Amino acid sequence: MEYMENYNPKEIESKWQKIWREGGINRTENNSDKPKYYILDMFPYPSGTGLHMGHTESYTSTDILYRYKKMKGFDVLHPQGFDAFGLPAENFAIKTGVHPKETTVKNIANYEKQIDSLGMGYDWDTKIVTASPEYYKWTQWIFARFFENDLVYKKTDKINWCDSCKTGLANEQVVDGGCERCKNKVVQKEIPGWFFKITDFAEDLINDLDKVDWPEHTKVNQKNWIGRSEGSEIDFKIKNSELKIKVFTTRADTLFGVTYMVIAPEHKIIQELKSNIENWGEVENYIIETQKKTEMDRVGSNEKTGFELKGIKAINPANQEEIPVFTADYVLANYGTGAIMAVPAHDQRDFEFALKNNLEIKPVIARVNSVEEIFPGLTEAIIKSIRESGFATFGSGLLINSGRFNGMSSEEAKKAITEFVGGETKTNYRLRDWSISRQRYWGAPIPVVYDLEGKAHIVPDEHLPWKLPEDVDFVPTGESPLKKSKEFFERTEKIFGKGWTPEVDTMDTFVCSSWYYLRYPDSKNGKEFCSKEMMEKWLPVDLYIGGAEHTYMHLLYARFMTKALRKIGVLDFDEPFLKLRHQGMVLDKNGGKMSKSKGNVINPDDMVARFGADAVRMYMMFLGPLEDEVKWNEDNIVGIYRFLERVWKSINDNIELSYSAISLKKLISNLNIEFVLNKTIKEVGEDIENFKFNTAISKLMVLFNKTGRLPLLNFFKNPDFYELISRNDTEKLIILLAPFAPHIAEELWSGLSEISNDEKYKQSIFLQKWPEYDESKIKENTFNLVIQVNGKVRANVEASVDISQEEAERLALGLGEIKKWIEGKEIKKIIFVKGKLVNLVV
Ligand code: ANZ
Repeated sequence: MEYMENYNPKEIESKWQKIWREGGINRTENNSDKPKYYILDMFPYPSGTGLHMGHTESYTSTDILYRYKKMKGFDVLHPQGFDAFGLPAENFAIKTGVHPKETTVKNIANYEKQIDSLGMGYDWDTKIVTASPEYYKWTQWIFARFFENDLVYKKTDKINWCDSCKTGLANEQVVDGGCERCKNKVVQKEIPGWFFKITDFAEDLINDLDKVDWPEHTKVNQKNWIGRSEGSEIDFKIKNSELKIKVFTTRADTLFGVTYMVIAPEHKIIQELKSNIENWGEVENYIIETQKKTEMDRVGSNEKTGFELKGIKAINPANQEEIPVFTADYVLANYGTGAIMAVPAHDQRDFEFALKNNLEIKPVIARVNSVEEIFPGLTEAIIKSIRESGFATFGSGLLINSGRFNGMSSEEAKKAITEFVGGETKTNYRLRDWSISRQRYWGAPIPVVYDLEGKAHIVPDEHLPWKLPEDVDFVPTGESPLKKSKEFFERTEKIFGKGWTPEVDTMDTFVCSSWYYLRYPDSKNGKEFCSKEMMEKWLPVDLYIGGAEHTYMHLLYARFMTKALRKIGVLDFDEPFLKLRHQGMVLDKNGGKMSKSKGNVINPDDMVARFGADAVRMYMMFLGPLEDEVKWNEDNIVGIYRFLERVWKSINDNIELSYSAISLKKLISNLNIEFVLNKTIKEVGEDIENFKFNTAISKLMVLFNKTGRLPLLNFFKNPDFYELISRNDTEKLIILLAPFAPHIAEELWSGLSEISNDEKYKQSIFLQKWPEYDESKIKENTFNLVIQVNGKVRANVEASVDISQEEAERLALGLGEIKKWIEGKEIKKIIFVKGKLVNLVV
């Protein structure tokens, strides 16, 4: 093979990408003799704009790990696929009339091309596309198992609704209270839909986080999202009525401080009390107004609104006092019991509401903090009024004004007072069941049909995939587009009988992505979603890399899915992702977020076209530890490009003539190649395992900058030099580079066949073994000798640990970097600290 004079990534990269794809080098081995490693990326949504830099970052990191693990002797599964259902393709269809299927196919082809052009070693044979019937057949199969096992149910509940687009929206499609598409204010609408019983697993979803190696902040955030809360349920009688209001409280110890109650506007008891409510008109208006607000509006609002239910009084079960009853939207209908006992002296929201409505504030917990500490940001006047009321604290303390419980600690009193009033202890979770119905087209149809009485039946497995009809009109009307498919209704009647109708909602796309990792190991299996054998071999996932923004939805849903499938005996493990890491954000060079509107988005394609994939990959990883935010600065990628160019030259240049054998010998003995190489092998391996690709790359640079001065390849051509640096060491150098810059490494590797007939040079470098290092070569023999001039560090050299003072001095004085500091000057003194430094005083 003729070497190119200059480094030409374009040529090398496309050549190897073709060879890799055609030769199947990245195909999963499924070799039972090797330990397995399943490494997974969060699969992309194939949008029209293509891959972004965030993908480039996380996919490069998994690719490095994949290649490294493969060379370490693992059987690695490194798959990629497409999360292909979703609203953008449907919106595009609404605008242009192009069927989402077409857009999706086109976008996927583009993504694959882009991913390949970055030199990613995915096993494309295992590819999945969630919008394909072969895949969603199994999404529906899972729904069917949930249906049979009582893990999914239908109910009418409030959802986010955009009146302009006439569609329900997922929480993530509501941006600042508006529709992400048209910015119209999102309202709440009650419609029937299907729900997965994720709340059944709330406890395990919290506890099992202890079993996995995930970033601590992700675990904490997920726990908070699930929101476990221990408290009591206590009944309050309504005066002159048989009715009771049940409240959930985490502070039963404050029961004597309750001065009013609040019921959520949607609470059904308000309707039951309607005839006794004297100001029903304003209360009813308020209920209607509340319906327009999202939960976020309600929780986030500083303005506490609400009305008293005039004519209604409740009785505090602790002291039989009569208290007023309010309805206010700061109390949510779907948390706890939808009603609260208000303790304005010890709860900020109640406090604000009480101030506004002139309600009594009665402290029952002795002060332990200062007022300013409890309610930061209050005005002087309010602080004064709180002080005058003898007011206390948010936290726990000792009880006062609480009858026979006075003097008891809050913790004790919670239990004692709950018992005293006949309440019950209760654990609540913030987590709600997962609403999976969408009134959209581009999703997996919910495999349910309704009989003449409207009773739901699951579509039997033999009819799966329950195909998404294609004869639909995309213009939004407020009803699911599937409702307009003639074929869909005819199909249902033909199979199930006259008058039977299909469910016309589709599934949330998060359902499709909550189980996709289970499919890759056996993605072509038409009989099972994954065979037992493949499941045992590959699952669970060993390493998962993707954005932290998925903490609340995808990562939680995937864990639920695994637990639910385990419960019904389909899986035998309970956590899907043993180890999880997030990539940090890729920012522009000024630290700004990349966004279309700012016009600062960097397109990976442009970068690859200009610098080559190897340089893009290496620069991306060089920017910082994987989990940190990094700033992409185009001016600096050139440095990496030059480095690769030097590597290229070191192996290809014909510069042997410029060195004499003797000067080369000297050069090499100074390098102490054995030491540097062994140390680098050790540290690069450790850095890769710890996701510190940036430091791994710096170490490779140090290594190559040293050895790069040697015309390596020429050594082998010239037997005089064989002894200087072995072929074996040169191989190691190239292999170390391979996970980061696979194309150049593969090219250099194959170039070794020029000087040897060894068969291995005809194989891919990725079939070679990752080099072992010799610990003894690193530790005992050498250290980093610091050379100072007048106390300032001017050079570092590797020196033998038993270097004598004389030798160290000679070494220091002979260094090029030192000469310029001492030239023409008199050396007054030389200080030698054994094992550390030489200081030349001039
Ligand atoms: C009286 C009380 C006194 C409360 C006090 C707190 C402090 P977590 O920890 O989040 O579970 N609450 C109960 N149901 C509610 C609902 N549907 N909407 C809004 N607030 C509700 O919070 C539990 C506390 O939040 C409960 O304890 C209740 O207020 C309120 F010094 O009861 B507490």
